[in-house]
Amino acid sequence: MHKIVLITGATSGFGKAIAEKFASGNWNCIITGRRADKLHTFADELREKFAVRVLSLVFDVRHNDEVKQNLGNLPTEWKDIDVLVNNAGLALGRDTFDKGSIHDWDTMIDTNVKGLLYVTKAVVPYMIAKNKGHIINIGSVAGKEVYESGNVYCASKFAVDAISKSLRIDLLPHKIKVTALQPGAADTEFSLVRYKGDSDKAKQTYDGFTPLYAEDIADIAWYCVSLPPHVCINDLVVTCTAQANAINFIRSN
Ligand code: NDP
Ligand code: 8X3
Repeated sequence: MHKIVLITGATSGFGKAIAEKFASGNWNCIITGRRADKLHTFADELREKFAVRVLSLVFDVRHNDEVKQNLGNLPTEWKDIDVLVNNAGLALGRDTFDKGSIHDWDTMIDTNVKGLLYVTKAVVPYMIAKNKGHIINIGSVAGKEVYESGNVYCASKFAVDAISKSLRIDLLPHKIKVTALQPGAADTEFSLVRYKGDSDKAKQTYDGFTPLYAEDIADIAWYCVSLPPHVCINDLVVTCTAQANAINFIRSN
């Protein structure tokens, strides 16, 4: 029988690569995002390429009514979720605190923290019902150490780290694994979003070193899920070899 993975934010970057990886392993996929065209086109590609079943749900994780409407009462054949990947998220701006935009702060906190909570709250009952499941929360090295002008983005990822630890305790009686997967710099649409469409600035982020790629994170998520039932990776920090932590990089130019 096919297993089921639910991945938020599957229209680009990590989420898209994770969906491809699981589909290639014969898993049926529930994929979500706001950009409907991209999401549905990607769903068709997965169906065609891997002959798996795909449910594509367009909603904004910031709105709990939309989350509940889409995930609260899934069709019976989709309720048996084995793995939830809480991936949807973003950074907006790279400003010192005094120059930061309250609108950007609200968006990051609403997406990275509250959105993750809403989705998890909607999905956990399916896992509790079968006393089994695995939640992978995509945190960040920014949730381990703060860096200059990272302020609210870092805070949102520290929250993901704390929520992951706390979920692991509270879900222990239900045999639900919780993994915090915490990547360093990775070349996705992340910087384009952070710098609000400034592609030069986005590109500069990865100048002079080889960053992580989305496929690296997909391989790691797959590994975490492939371990035997008695083994759980709780906290996994991964960077490219040019990065030691959220602050220290070696750039060759
Ligand atoms: P991308 O920008 O490529 O992907 C982000 C995904 O999140 C998109 O699919 C986007 O879909 C979705 N998303 C964003 N906001 C919302 C929302 N309000 N509701 C629903 N979906 C949303 O970036 P990454 O793949 O890099 O980012 C994925 C996660 O990884 C994020 O949580 C990010 O913080 C984290 N991360 C990224 C790192 C990096 O360097 N790239 C390093 C460490 C962590 P859509 O726009 O269609 O809604
Ligand atoms: C994304 C990585 O270093 O830009 O979480 O914060 S970083």
